[in-house]
Amino acid sequence: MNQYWEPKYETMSRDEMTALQSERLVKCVQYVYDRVPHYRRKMDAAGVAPGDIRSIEDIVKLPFTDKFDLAETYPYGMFAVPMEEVVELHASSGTTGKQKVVGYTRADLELWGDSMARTFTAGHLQKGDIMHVSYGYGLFTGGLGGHYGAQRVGAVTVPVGTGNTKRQIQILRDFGCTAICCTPSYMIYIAESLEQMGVDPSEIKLKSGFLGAEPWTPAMRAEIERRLNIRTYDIYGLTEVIGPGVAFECDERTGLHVNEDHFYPEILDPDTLLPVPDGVLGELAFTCFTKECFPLIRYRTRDLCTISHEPCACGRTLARISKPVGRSDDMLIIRGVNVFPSQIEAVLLDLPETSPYYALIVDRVGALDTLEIQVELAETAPVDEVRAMENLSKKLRSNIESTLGIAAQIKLLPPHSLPRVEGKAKRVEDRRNLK
Ligand code: DLL
Repeated sequence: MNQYWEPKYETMSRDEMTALQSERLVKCVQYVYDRVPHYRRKMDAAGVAPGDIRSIEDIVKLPFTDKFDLAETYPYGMFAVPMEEVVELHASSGTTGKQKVVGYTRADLELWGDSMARTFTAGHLQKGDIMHVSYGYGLFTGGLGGHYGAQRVGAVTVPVGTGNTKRQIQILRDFGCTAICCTPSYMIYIAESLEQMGVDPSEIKLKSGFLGAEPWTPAMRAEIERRLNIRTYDIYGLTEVIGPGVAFECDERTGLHVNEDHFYPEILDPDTLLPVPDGVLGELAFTCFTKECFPLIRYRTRDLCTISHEPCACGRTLARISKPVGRSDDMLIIRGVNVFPSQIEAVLLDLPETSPYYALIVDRVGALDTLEIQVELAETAPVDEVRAMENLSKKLRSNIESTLGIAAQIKLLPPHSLPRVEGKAKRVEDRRNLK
């Protein structure tokens, strides 16, 4: 049975949604123009006045915002309310060297809780469930975002945070946790640790996992679901927009529903920054209409995905974005070819002999880019059979070449040789000096 947290918004007709978005955009533009000097300056420079924005279609007249605006106004310059109204801060590290600092009023925290409650309700979390929150608590939004959402739904919330995997497993088992939220890479590590500790997955009551904060492939999902016997839901978000709770998956698994009554998505051609049609890959930008402290206008996420506005079989009409394939700034360009780590992951997980632990080392020898893929062997791989290992390397090399169109060196590593992470996985080391 389908359940919704806020059916009015999750299932409203496209016409109603457009009308709501138009009304909210008009209000929001006036709000930021009056309260945030940085937005006022940018709009003045672009020759756009709040009165020019009459409906959601006019959004294309507004200038974009990006991480450089946040760096320029660091730490509080984009806040639209006085500090007396701010009740919480979060931050994430950016590539500009300065943290991206965001603030929440009490109403913003309510909105966050509801956005996460929609996410969890789509994955059937309810009263009586016990939610093990294993995202980091702190400035990272994962821990508290999961926490507020689980409490909103009325589930028992276990604020575990990261670290000490053995203890985490003991908690999972002894507390009878029925749901978990963490990164997909940590989930697979938990599965591996369960096996090492000799705990049978049947001793654990977990039914569902709400996994996100980093790209993960369908193959990784299949591996997690098989090893832990749980159902997983992909959850997407970013600090600047609110944290987790921006978009979530339902049982249909045909994309992630965007909470577009609050966070308006646009998909843009990364070169022209003009909107692309539904189904075409582009860069995702968000406008946050309803946040009091940290409203956002056309913020460029750098995440790449497609969008669909077709209603979903689950009954939700909220637009769906595809699983983000990666970020334009994480994309590797190797010998002129665009490569996303997730494409390599898909190839590696296609073979039973390799594990989901891998590292990509990109270097430059003379004028030539090189790619080395280090991958751990699965426990069951015939490590001692030289011929079998040679064949495996060959097969991987050829699969990578036919998928990516570039050659790579393959280095097979013994099980458990790469470092494990509790948060987001770091799999790429680019040794080229491209600056
Ligand atoms: O990762 C918020 C979050 C916490 C989302 C817990 C989901 C669960 P940031 O640290 O600001 O915020 O990183 C945001 O992570 O722009 C994407 O590139 C990536 N990302 C987040 N969720 C997904 C996902 C949190 N489900 C950046 N799939 C985003 C792919 C994701 N990438």
